[in-house]
Amino acid sequence: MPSDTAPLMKLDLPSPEEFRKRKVALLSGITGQDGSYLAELLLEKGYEVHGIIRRSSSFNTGRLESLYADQHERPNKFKLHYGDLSDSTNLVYILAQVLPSEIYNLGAQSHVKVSFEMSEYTADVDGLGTLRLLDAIRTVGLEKHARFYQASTSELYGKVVETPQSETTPFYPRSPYGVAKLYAYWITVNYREAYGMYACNGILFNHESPRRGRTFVTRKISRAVADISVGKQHCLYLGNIDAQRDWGHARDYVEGMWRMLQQPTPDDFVLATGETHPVREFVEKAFAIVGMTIRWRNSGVQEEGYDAETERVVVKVDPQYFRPAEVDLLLGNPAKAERVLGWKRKVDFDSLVKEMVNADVRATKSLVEDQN
Ligand code: NDP
Ligand code: GDR
Repeated sequence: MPSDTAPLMKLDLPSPEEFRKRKVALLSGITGQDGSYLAELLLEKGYEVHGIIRRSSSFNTGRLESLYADQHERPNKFKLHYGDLSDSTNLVYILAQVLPSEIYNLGAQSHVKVSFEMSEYTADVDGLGTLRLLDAIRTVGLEKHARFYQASTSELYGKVVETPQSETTPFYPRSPYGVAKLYAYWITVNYREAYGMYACNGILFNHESPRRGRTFVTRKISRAVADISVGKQHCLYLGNIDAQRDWGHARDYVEGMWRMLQQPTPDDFVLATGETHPVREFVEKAFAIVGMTIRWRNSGVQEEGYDAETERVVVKVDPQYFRPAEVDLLLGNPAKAERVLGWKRKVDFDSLVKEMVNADVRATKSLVEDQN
């Protein structure tokens, strides 16, 4: 390696093979949907799990509730560190302290619509944040020891060039989020090729769960259905209900992330279900679970959905949720992951909708009971 690219720190490390046996994982984005499922999976597999959390004035570890106590009771198994992908020094410090054998970069400003409003911040955290983490790995001299997972996304495909979309489909991102993630994708490939790092891109299609953030469309729908079913909300306002997505379950997808880091050589993989559904179908199936049949009509201004039995309007299209540029259709081809990783999604679309709606119905009902 030329001297100007050599690590700054010279740690006395065992061989990469010996080092990997320690099974120490570091996750950025551990407080998010995927981070919480992945942390649980890795702990089950006997890993010591470290997570980077952001300082917040409000509680941001809700998804880690069951693991949070472990931080105190089993400090040698699960530990949280304050940090941020915008802070290089802090990343170097955490890496030098933790010496992880696997690093999962899940941290991101992950909301596509918000990325149009916070484009520079999104580029900084989602794009440059990935570079900072990769450089921090090199700075502490872990580039031949640690394996790196980058949370890449089907948003890289953006405008439809071909379907189904696979590892060889050309990228055409349609949002500041997609463009930032494009940089992160290529810098991961570049560091793999330039420095021989074990670095992988998981190109993941949408994956959801009862832990999905409340402003993403599936969870927004499941919560609204629950609230409307008990009379706590009257109407659900949505944007483009004709957008089509390939939706899977987050628990299945974090298993695929782990599998990518267990291969003899690093590579990039699509994780998807191979099915696509429009948002309006998610709406119909979600309301059906609480016994409501949705019919659609055009109100003259925008489309609306009403309950076939009562004729009450419960869904309205509101242009404030439209995006300046939309990704109309995502449909992934997971053949490579199935063949090489032995990965396959377990949860199908109907089961996903049911699990999400039922979880929100239970939560809403217990809240209503508590208030009475
Ligand atoms: P979430 O939005 O649920 O979680 C994002 C995580 O990133 C949170 O822990 C958040 O912290 C953290 N984060 C945000 N900004 C920063 C920052 N500046 N520094 C460090 N951490 C930060 O996302 P998901 O769990 O759904 O997704 C995980 C990753 O996978 C993301 O990178 C996302 O872009 C990507 N992805 C997701 C897909 C999906 O369908 N879910 C599909 C493809 C890719 P906090 O809790 O404090 O906000
Ligand atoms: P997406 O997810 O943009 O695909 O990104 P989101 O659930 O936000 O949108 C999916 C589709 O639904 C349409 N839509 C709405 N979306 C939201 N959020 N709110 C609405 O009211 C609404 N109405 C219609 C959207 O226009 C869109 O077409 C997610 C994120 O997790 C990314 O981080 C990840 O990379 C991709 O999935 C794969």
